[in-house]
Amino acid sequence: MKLSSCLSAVFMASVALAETHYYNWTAAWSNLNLDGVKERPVITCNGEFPWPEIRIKRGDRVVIQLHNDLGDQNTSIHFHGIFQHNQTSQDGVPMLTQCETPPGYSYTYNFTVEDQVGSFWYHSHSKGQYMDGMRGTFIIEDPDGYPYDYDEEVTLTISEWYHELVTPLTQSFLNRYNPTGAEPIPQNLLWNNTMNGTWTVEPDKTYLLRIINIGGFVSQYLWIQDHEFEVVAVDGVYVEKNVTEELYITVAQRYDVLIHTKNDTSTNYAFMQGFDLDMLDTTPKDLIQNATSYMVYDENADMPDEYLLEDGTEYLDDFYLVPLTPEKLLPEPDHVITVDVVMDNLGNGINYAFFNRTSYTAPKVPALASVFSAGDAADNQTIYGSNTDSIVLQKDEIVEIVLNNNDTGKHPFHLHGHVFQVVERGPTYFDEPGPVPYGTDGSEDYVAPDYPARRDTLYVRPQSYFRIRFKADNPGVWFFHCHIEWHLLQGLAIVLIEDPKGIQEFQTLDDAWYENCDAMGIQTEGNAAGNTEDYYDLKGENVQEKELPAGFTARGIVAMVFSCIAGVIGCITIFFYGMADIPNIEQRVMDDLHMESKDLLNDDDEDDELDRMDPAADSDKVDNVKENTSSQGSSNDQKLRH
Ligand SMILES: *[C@@H]1O[C@H](CO)[C@@H](O)[C@H](O)[C@H]1NC(C)=O
Ligand SMILES: *[C@@H]1O[C@H](CO)[C@@H](O)[C@H](O)[C@H]1NC(C)=O
Ligand SMILES: *[C@@H]1O[C@H](CO)[C@@H](O)[C@H](O)[C@H]1NC(C)=O
Ligand SMILES: *[C@@H]1O[C@H](CO)[C@@H](O)[C@H](O)[C@H]1NC(C)=O
Ligand SMILES: *[C@@H]1O[C@H](CO)[C@@H](O)[C@H](O)[C@H]1NC(C)=O
Ligand SMILES: *[C@@H]1O[C@H](CO)[C@@H](O)[C@H](O)[C@H]1NC(C)=O
Ligand SMILES: *[C@@H]1O[C@H](CO)[C@@H](O)[C@H](O)[C@H]1NC(C)=O
Ligand SMILES: *[C@@H]1O[C@H](CO)[C@@H](O)[C@H](O)[C@H]1NC(C)=O
Ligand SMILES: *[C@@H]1O[C@H](CO)[C@@H](O)[C@H](O)[C@H]1NC(C)=O
Ligand SMILES: *[C@@H]1O[C@H](CO)[C@@H](O)[C@H](O)[C@H]1NC(C)=O
Ligand SMILES: *[C@@H]1O[C@H](CO)[C@@H](O)[C@H](O)[C@H]1NC(C)=O
Ligand SMILES: *[C@@H]1O[C@H](CO)[C@@H](O)[C@H](O)[C@H]1NC(C)=O
Ligand SMILES: [Cu+2]
Repeated sequence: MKLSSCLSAVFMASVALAETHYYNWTAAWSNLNLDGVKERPVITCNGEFPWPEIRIKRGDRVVIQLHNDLGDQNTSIHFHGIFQHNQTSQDGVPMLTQCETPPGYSYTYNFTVEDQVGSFWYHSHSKGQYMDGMRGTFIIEDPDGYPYDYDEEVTLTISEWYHELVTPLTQSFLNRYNPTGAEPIPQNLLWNNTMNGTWTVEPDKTYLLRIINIGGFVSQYLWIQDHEFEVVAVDGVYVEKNVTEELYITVAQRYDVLIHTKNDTSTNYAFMQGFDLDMLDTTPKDLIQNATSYMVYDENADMPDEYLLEDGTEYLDDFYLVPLTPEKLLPEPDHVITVDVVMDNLGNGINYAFFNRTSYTAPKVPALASVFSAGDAADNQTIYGSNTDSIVLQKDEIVEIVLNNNDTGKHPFHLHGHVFQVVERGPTYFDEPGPVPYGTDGSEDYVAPDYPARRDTLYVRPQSYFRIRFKADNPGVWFFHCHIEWHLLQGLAIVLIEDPKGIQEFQTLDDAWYENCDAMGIQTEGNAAGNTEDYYDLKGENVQEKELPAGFTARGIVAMVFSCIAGVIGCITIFFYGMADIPNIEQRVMDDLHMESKDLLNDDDEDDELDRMDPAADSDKVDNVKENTSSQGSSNDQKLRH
């Protein structure tokens, strides 16, 4: 047999084995009580909840017909962690890789998963919508078998849960009466979409638990009374076993762990989840900080009380995880992208998030449509807009992202289309007076690991930095953003336009893709401003709010908030619903804005500033505001755990 026919026989065999998995989904609202405390509308799939697990083998095709029956919201689905090689149009990001699907319409996702295995998930990528329930797990089985032995496998999701819907929460979050950008405080932590959950186990068995944080905000600590986790994979990358008592899992991260059960079945054990309280602005008195679920050996035996870890217990630091298939540290980068994370107010008084001074603002034409319609100009990042933070990457170049966190909170960053190497992650600089950017903390002697950890979602510590590297070998339009949905809504994102010519050459957009945009009335040609004549003319593009006028100070914002509390009718509700509960609220806001009380007290022209900022400042109506006032991670009741 000739070599070529031999090869094609092998190819045929593998094609014959690949399956196509069809799903026909309708997203709609139902009233459900997930935590057993409050019923509220939740986004269901074909009337059911939770959303089904997608379970396929590597090499299989997934076809999902998604019908939007939400009535009042546009929608989309992103498949978190899936590379989407040569099919970036299936990545599900509104205004980058597709148009949203409006109510009453359907859209079909259709993609293959060629070279990935492990624990993933999918979720709406529209406006924080997945926090209302539109999310599910996505498991890709390895045709070669899992590299570690186990007897049984179980998926476990964790997330925070709000009693209010994302839309009203967003209205009060992105609001001038929340000038410090305090995120809404969740009411509970869910364990597999419920509270006080039970996991019935058999003795002397090894379980593979696929833990997936499908939340939109808080990181969680996880531990089980008298049991250990053996970590064997993170974010779809197998690792050498690492045993730990405690895990720390940010939203969007996945940990596969092995748990060996005891021989003795007389006792049940507490399966604990803890809020990362550093991420909450205030800790409401009635918040259950550590939620208890149960690992059940004997249903007739008593359920345990909550089980707390000793102070000083350390969670596993994912930086040190060693991939089972090691990949050498990539060479020195061809392209370094340095960005500073900043949270700040713009001229409308609202608190936004920035990379440098840009708060991501979606283009008028999906970036992928710009790639296809721009011809040679697709290589020039100018055409993707001045306010989208789009960066063109050359085919196969080594890219390093140096991310400096000028904020006092932690942020989990996610890169679409890749896993990256974790080259360096700086320590917490919480007690420093200001941020400590990469290269300024005297760590010149730092030696990167020879075989770095790889994952798709990585947190940066307060006022610190990280460095990640990847090879630009996946032509596509890829979002890089904070996975805290509140921060994404504030604009904490950049866009990587990877090898645009390669996209043009090897990828296409099908009719359904264009019809989806037609249904939304969105243009599918032109630059970010929708200009099809001159791709370098961005007149009319979407841009962020104007900066605060020069000379306007933070105290002006505070003054505005308090002048509002003092009198204007629409604001009185704020006082009663939220701020009234907070002791020393003025002091806390001032601390947060690095102000001294004299700044506020001596300020006699505050109304002028107010007027300059926005003549209509007092006319807005606000329905409710969260019970918190300082920005993430900067409250006084910190609990530092590392
Ligand atoms: C998908 O479900 C909808 C609503 O249940 C139905 O009308 C439609 O025919 C189904 N499509 C397919 C391809 O089965
Ligand atoms: C879980 O326990 C809490 C506290 O006892 C209770 O309020 C809640 O209803 C329970 N939830 C579920 C889903 O059982
Ligand atoms: C859905 O998209 C349409 C068209 O772009 C837009 O007018 C509308 O505001 C969007 N709806 C929501 C709830 O964002
Ligand atoms: C999915 O894509 C494949 C490959 O392009 C195509 O053959 C198939 O018809 C598509 N399926 C649907 C339902 O669109
Ligand atoms: C979590 O829920 C899924 C179904 O939604 C179930 O298959 C799985 O076994 C549950 N996990 C645990 C640990 O109970
Ligand atoms: C549990 O029981 C099995 C056989 O039933 C035995 O091989 C094993 O050593 C026991 N493990 C422990 C920790 O006692
Ligand atoms: C939650 O658990 C942590 C770790 O065990 C402990 O430090 C903290 O005090 C607990 N919180 C409460 C309210 O019990
Ligand atoms: C396990 O993790 C610890 C830090 O949490 C690290 O020091 C150690 O090198 C890791 N070992 C392996 C084999 O991953
Ligand atoms: C962001 O600002 C830094 C200086 O603070 C600069 O070095 C860097 O190039 C800027 N990044 C981008 C993407 O413009
Ligand atoms: C971030 O902080 C560093 C150190 O204080 C400062 O040099 C830099 O300008 C800040 N970046 C932005 C965009 O404000
Ligand atoms: C991109 O286009 C702008 C505007 O025409 C031009 O100034 C710039 O030099 C171009 N950049 C590259 C890399 O060609
Ligand atoms: C994309 O398709 C082209 C042409 O078939 C192929 O050469 C290339 O390797 C593919 N790229 C990826 C990342 O799979
Ligand atoms: Cu963030």
